[in-house]
Amino acid sequence: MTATAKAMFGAGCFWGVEAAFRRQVGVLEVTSGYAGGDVDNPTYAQVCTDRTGHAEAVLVEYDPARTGYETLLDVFFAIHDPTQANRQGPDIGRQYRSVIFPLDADQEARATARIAALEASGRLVRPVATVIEPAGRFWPAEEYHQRYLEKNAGPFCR
Ligand code: MHO
Repeated sequence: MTATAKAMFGAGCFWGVEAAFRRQVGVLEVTSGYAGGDVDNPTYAQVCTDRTGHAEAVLVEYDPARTGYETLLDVFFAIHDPTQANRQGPDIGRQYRSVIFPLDADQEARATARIAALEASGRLVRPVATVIEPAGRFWPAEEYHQRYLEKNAGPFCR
């Protein structure tokens, strides 16, 4: 029985990001929340003002025997547009920034290498806007934001 591993990302509105990671083999739990800001215990309303510094983020818990950080990076880059700075589609503001929060030195090295590889690939029409930030504390979002797309049918972002 291996220990659970964790990863943290921000890729725009967390509703769709959470749902996308939940679909992955080996992902055990995903929590929507706020990271990278400087207010304790922020509320959704506060984060929406773009004044707390937080990004909408997800904390992914996974079984390292069944998936890996590189695969999670694949998912991260596939589910959003990493060339959009401080917005994602219709959602505008720093809270929607494309951000990787490495949880250890190995994750940081892999994230850094991945961004460099993406830049070098020539596959993107604009520079990568994804930033790497110290994880700091992850604040789970309000309960109604967890599994939001499962609880709410409708034409929401992904
Ligand atoms: N487009 C959505 C984003 C919600 S997400 C949790 C809205 O404006 O409500 O930020």
